[in-house]
Amino acid sequence: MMMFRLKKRPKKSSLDQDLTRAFQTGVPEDEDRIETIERFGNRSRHFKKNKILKTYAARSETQIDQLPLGEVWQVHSLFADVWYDGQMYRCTQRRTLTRVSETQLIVGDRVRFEILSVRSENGLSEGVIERIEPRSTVLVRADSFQARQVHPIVANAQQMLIVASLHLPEVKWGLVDRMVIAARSGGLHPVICLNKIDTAIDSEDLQTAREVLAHYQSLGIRTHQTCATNMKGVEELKQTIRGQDTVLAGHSGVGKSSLIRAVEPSLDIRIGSISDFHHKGKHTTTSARKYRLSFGGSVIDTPGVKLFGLWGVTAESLIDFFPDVQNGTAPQWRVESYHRIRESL
Ligand SMILES: Nc1nc2c(ncn2[C@@H]2O[C@H](COP(=O)(O)OP(=O)(O)OP(=O)(O)O)[C@@H](O)[C@H]2O)c(=O)[nH]1
Ligand SMILES: [Mg+2]
Repeated sequence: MMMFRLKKRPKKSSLDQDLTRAFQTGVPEDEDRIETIERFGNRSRHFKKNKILKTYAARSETQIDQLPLGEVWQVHSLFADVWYDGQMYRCTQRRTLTRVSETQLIVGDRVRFEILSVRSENGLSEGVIERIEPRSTVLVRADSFQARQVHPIVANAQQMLIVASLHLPEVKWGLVDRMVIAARSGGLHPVICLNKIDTAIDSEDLQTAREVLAHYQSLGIRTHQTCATNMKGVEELKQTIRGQDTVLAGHSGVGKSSLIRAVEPSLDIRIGSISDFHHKGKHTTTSARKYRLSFGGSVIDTPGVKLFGLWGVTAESLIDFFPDVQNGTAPQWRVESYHRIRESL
């Protein structure tokens, strides 16, 4: 289909038109593309791929290291928003790149990209991504508990803020355990925030939850107790996310947006994620999005992602995430949680 489109395109077009087409097709208009199509014709896929790899290697040796190093803040189907030096760039990916990279571009990826001297229709400067740098952490999405296929969604975040509410909806520690494993298996530090502590039925109710949190702390996990509506514990939470790239996790209604608004009143994640979508490219390939915090760091929201995947965790290796079960110090709920997760692997 691509070849057909290329043969039919007019011989000459202005730079502006070329870029428009690039955004429509998701392919930057340049010699790579033409070379790929014209030279290969109907030759074997294998040969074609090798040739692309060669072209890519030649580029990477000569120029790519010198290019600006930006960070992907949102991935749309046809382009990505890349943050660099205090400015956002609307970038396409070089066609060869999409074939060479093992995985697709995701939020948080650090990329070498070329800045073009044109602006997109919404006023952002444009660019072309040449290379995705190695990832330090990767958070993956799972479509179900038994998901075999991994879908990476966030790269290079340092921590995951797992938000649960004491009641409304009631906390399920087994699900918190699962999110802790998802974070750790992707290389992120889990942080547990128990919100809506104002909904405690009585002091015993709250005490029971505090004992659970104390157990997580004994496992080296930082915990918070908050009430987003009366700001209790919010300042402490702010200190934890300051200067970090934090992925938000937790079920609907637990108060993630409320907490973020409490620490950063000017940021409305729900509204923010909608307001930027009135132009083309509204079909996002992942719904993850990064937001800058005025006091340093960022939060990454992943609306619609119900479950994070347990990357590389097997029934055998699961015990590594349950040292308390292994050494016999785990309370009953942790032992049950371990067995439930094990059965799902
Ligand atoms: N009582 C009480 N209510 C809260 C607290 N935090 C949030 N809420 C309420 O809980 C509801 C859900 O809060 P949100 O912040 O929208 O929850 P969310 O986790 O962002 O939900 P999704 O965006 O659907 O994933 C809202 O009505 C909030 O006002 C709290 O600490 N105490
Ligand atoms: Mg929300």
